[in-house]
Amino acid sequence: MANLKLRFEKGRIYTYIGEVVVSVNPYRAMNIYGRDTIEQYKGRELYERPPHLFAIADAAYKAMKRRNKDTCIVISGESGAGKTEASKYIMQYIAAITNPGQRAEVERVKNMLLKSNCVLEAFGNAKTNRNDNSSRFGKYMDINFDFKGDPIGGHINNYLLEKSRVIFQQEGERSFHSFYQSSINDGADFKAVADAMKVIGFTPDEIQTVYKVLATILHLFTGNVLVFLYLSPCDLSQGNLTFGVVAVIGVLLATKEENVGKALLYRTVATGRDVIDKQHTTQEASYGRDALAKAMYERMFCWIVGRINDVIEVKNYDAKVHGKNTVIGVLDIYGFEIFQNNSFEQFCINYCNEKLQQLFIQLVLRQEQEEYQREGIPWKHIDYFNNQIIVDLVELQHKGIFSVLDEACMTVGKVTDEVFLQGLNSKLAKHAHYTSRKLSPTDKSLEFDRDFRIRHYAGDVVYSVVGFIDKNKDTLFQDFKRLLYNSSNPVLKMMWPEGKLSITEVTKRPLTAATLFKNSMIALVENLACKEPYYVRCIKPNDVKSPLLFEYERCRHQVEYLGLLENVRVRRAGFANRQEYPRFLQRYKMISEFTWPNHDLPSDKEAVKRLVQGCGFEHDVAYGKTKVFVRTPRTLFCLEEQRDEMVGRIVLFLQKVWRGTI
Ligand code: AOV
Ligand code: MG
Repeated sequence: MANLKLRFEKGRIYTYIGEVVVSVNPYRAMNIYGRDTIEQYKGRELYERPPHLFAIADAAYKAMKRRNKDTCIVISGESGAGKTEASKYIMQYIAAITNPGQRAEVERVKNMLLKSNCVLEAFGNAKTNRNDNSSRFGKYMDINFDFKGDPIGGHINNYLLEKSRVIFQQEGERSFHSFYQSSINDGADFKAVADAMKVIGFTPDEIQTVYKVLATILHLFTGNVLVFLYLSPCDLSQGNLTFGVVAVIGVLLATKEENVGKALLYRTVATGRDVIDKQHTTQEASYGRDALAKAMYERMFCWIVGRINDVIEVKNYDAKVHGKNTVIGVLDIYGFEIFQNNSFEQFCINYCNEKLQQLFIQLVLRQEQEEYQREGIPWKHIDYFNNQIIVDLVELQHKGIFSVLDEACMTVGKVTDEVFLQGLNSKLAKHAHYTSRKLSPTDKSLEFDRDFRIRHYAGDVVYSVVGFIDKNKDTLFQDFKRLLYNSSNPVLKMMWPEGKLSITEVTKRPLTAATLFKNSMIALVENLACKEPYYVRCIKPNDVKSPLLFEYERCRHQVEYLGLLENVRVRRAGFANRQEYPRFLQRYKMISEFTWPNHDLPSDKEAVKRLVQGCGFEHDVAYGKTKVFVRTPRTLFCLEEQRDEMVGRIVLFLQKVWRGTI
């Protein structure tokens, strides 16, 4: 903690724990991402330069290139800690150090990958009370490389967008940025997004359709006409702005006014052989309208991701000719969050963070353990809090919260959120990380029939069950799907292929939102686990976005729950640095007469032993099968200093030789 604080105050926002970078959000523009800094890190080993994101990006890149390994960079930390910014700098770094040959196709791919961020942020990020540019979706991006180590494509996986934001925002928050990029403040952003979409290859029709969907959603709620400014005049020539909202939506969606009206007010139901139109109650109609707005936005978002994937996916790669195509994955998800009111979305987001914490525990400890084993170095187990118990609480079959929720949703007849809460109370009464008012009646911070509390790895969160059932079922009346499928706008139609089904065609019950999310998280973790991971752990120094404040208690809490103490302990019980013998020799051979300029010992390992003995560092070093392990960084610094001195002397010597003075 003292170290992090001191470094933060000196503007050094990155610190290492072994190969993990801890990053403290500086909340100010830092002059540490430019071309000159990139040059300093390019191709260097981790410890040769001060801690930096670039060093981790380079390490992941080198591992991928030298050893043909798929690697991934997992960025974690709570909301506003700096994950998304970090992911962008990492991508910029990778783009900057690759393609020395300036191949046009590679340049194209790099440009697309970088531009995609801007588009995805416009549609998937929003201002929350924790972060002005908060990611409201999870993002995992694979970057594919060819045998030369140049990026030749990529793929984006997106995870559960917080679409409820389209219809409701907590006080002080906003909907997605895309809805505002037409007003003065967001004007510049709008231009950037429009430009990026063009570069990526969205057609004018596609871009228009996107604005039409946004406009439709605004009309569904507010009658906001600002967005019209960005529609081409011909769309509006059919009428002036006085005609009704439903007619306007009809124009926007390229469908008949009466069809829009009907879909909003009626539902087609099949009763036996008959098909009838059943009028909605007011409640059903407003539920339907909300569901329509959310679904249109989500569909459009997924479609945008799909379009980006179309243009960045690897094409014409023949592994037989070009060798293995390797991957670096970059994960940037929504961070752990606690709001005034926490609902289904926060529950999913926080579960996602539990999963990643679990992965961190497994991989950081496992990797370390395996390495010592492989190299024949003795290893003593270090204890840590294992959050698997919380992961299980959420995802376990039959007993977990998602299962209880799904069960409640399957129940025929009227199910309420309270019924779901009762289910939780009866199944989880004894769970150490779950409680509710019924189970602890004196706890006034929990409301009866509404709240439950989870003790997460990162803190306690009270969730309100209100809306869980609806959000999990995520029903959208078929009528809307047919309405959109039958639009004469081909782009819109494409987003709604299932609208093709007629009312009588049997449709299977779709998987619930919780199950879909759980499955996608399990797949994500499996994918990450089979790659060589690199970690960035982001810390948020204060809640007021101040570049000066290092709130000690706040940071201490994060250091604790991120497991950084255990991380340090593992490193300390282990070794700060390890290098393969030839590599170690190459770097330090000039400091020993036995190894400079070449050694005549039977192996590099013997030569390293001799070098270390000569320097008097034996007590701080262990010899593995292929690597030398150095316990403390101080030893490494000493070696570096001696090396610098010798390199200086050698240069001086060579200069003299050259000038003929020797
Ligand atoms: P997050 O991704 O971790 O939150 P961001 O990456 O969006 O957080 O960072 C939040 C804000 O902190 C940014 O908008 C910047 O103002 C500032 N910031 C972060 N990193 C840096 C940096 N390296 N240099 C300068 N400013 C920075 V969330 O998406 O909410 O979990 O869901
Ligand atoms: Mg983010």
